[in-house]
Amino acid sequence: MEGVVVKTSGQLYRVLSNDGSLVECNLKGNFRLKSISTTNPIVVGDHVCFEKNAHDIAMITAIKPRINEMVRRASNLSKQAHIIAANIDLAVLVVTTNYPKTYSVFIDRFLVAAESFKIRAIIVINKIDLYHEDELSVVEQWQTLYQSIGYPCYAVSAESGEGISTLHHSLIGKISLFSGNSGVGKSSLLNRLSPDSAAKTNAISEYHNKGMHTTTFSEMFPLEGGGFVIDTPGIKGFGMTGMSFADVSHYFPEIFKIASDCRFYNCTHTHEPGCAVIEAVQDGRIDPSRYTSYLSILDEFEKGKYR
Ligand SMILES: Nc1nc2c(ncn2[C@@H]2O[C@H](COP(=O)(O)OP(=O)(O)OP(=O)(O)O)[C@@H](O)[C@H]2O)c(=O)[nH]1
Ligand SMILES: [Mg+2]
Ligand SMILES: [Zn+2]
Repeated sequence: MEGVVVKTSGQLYRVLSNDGSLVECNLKGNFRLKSISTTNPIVVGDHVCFEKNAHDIAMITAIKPRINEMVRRASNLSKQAHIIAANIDLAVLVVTTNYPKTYSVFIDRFLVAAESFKIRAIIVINKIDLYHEDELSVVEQWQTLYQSIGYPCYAVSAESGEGISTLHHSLIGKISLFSGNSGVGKSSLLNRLSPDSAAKTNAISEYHNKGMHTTTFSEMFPLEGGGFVIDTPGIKGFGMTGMSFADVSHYFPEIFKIASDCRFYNCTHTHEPGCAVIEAVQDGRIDPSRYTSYLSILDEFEKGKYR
């Protein structure tokens, strides 16, 4: 039998079988050995084969090759990769200006990662019902900046419902991964987008002493109108993996475009004479916050974090 993994929790995998039923599966012991460089061998979105053993327990026997996967470093110190999900059409980064505060460099690191895995990305700015005037002007700045680079940017409120139907439309027919800092409202948005299936997760997800529900395992839900949405646990940072120093500028589309005008073909856009990128930052064609993010990622390479 075949199906798609819709939830992983510890050693247990919930699979949506091709016949439409949900099956709790275990994993054959030898599976774990094959991918020691990742913390998790099977992830939400994986297409798998499974069969029942003599004790009527469903066992995953094979994973189909992945079209793509969204990966981050497991932790700052770790060389291990953590695969967030596989076979996704759209990476949705949920942010808020101040509830909690989302830093531009965090947004840019996520976008760089999505570019490196060739996954389209969009930004969803949530909780606009709470925003004061100065925060709304940050929303406008983010929308102008990121849309000009090619990342659609939606301002929404899971609380009031504002902007949700526009967002919903852009997700129909796709498998979308929701990611972002803890508390930005990923699960709340999914409750709005997929009320039938998601509502029950809030009830069973951990209830924190701060009075907050927090997602501890990734889970995929059907989206009304077609497609799937994947809820993931909140992340603090986005440690990049699987790219080289020279790749970084390729994953900033607006920097990459201008870099062909640099005097040296191997320009790092940090100090070189005749650098078209530095010139574009100075005259405002490249946003300084994006350039700062670029430098901060390069800086980590220099410090050897990725070796
Ligand atoms: N005012 C307001 N509050 C919101 C909105 N969306 C979510 N919240 C609140 O923000 C808090 C966190 O929401 P969650 O949906 O649990 O956030 P999350 O991103 O899933 O968090 P993790 O699972 O920890 O990663 C909850 O108290 C929600 O009620 C919104 O649009 N407006
Ligand atoms: Mg959550
Ligand atoms: Zn340059």
